[in-house]
Amino acid sequence: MQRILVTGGAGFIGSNFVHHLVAHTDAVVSVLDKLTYAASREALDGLPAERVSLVVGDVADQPLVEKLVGEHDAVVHFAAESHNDNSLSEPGPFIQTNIVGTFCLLEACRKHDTRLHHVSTDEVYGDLALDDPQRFTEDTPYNPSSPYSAAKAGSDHLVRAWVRSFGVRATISNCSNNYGPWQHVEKFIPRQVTNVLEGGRPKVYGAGTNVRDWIHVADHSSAVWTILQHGRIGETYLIGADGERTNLEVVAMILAHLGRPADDYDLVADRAGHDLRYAIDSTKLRTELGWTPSYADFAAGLAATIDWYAEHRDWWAPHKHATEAAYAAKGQA
Ligand code: NAD
Ligand code: TDX
Repeated sequence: MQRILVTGGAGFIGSNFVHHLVAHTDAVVSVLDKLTYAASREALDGLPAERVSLVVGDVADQPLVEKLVGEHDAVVHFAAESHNDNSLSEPGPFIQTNIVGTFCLLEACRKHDTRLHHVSTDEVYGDLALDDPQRFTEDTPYNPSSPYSAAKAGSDHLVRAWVRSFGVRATISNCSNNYGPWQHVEKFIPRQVTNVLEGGRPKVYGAGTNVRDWIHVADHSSAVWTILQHGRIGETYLIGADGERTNLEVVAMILAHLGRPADDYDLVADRAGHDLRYAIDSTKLRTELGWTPSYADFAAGLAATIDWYAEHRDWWAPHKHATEAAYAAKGQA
């Protein structure tokens, strides 16, 4: 039995990971989460109280983090400000949580010699040309574009430094774009799905030719657990499921699934510094640790996700108006 501390465990991916731990392991889990606008207590509903507890707190609260880390065998670090658009309008919280928060966690893991897995993003590598035959690998140089991705890159560098300088027992994963249940309506797929469910139209930045490499959140969870168990200390593993699609292709799939005409979307103002394409080569994770994704069919995973949003209107509807108002203020609605 392991005691695992999951930071950001009330967010989209963190909550999915907690469900994964309860379903597939005998771990006892503590969630440390500040419960920002992005968090969702409902995503943790129904989990057994003897297996999962929630501590409401800040990952940058050093005394709290030191105490919690000392009570656990391992930490999986999801807590972050996660939305690129927000980082362009207000970068401060991204520096505080993503960089200072990771620093606090590293100091606590150093003090208690606690195993750490740091969850990061493929965005630290910048972007690829649309016609580039290369994909990102663990050897791709860091080249982040936005305050979000720069702050995540900074947190990765801190983890690497604490491994090398202090012997902290950490691994890092950099994953591509996640989709699935419980993702906030500010993000691309939930925003477009809920726009259509409310009778509106998808809002696509620029020309819609940007490419993202989609992975189901459940596959991200299984990969993180695999790395926590079997990953080599100090190593980085890229996580991806060969899911490259243009944004317009994803919108076309959403419109088709919901019975709307293929041209029933709007092109809106582009994101500043908008990364063109992400693409992950996850050969290292697959060959070294034997991981494979179970959602091989993006169309099927997306269809199930759209149906989930149609069935969970009570969860997302309270956040929809404010989210769209913020986009409207930026000319992106
Ligand atoms: P999210 O925004 O849905 O959830 C983040 C969670 O962290 C929320 O519950 C929030 O309350 C919590 N949090 C924020 N600041 C905190 C603080 N100071 N202290 C404690 N908790 C705090 O994000 P997500 O999409 O689930 O992403 C989780 C992690 O995965 C992030 O580190 C992100 O960089 C990484 N990631 C995300 C994706 C993606 O496609 N969403 C892809 C690759 C990596
Ligand atoms: O309304 C929109 N219209 C649109 O065209 C929104 C919200 C987004 N987009 C585009 C921008 C991107 O090309 O869709 C693509 C995906 O956008 P986001 O959902 O904001 O994701 P992205 O910026 O790619 O970052 C995501 O993947 C990597 C997560 O939010 C990050 O946390 C993760 O690190």
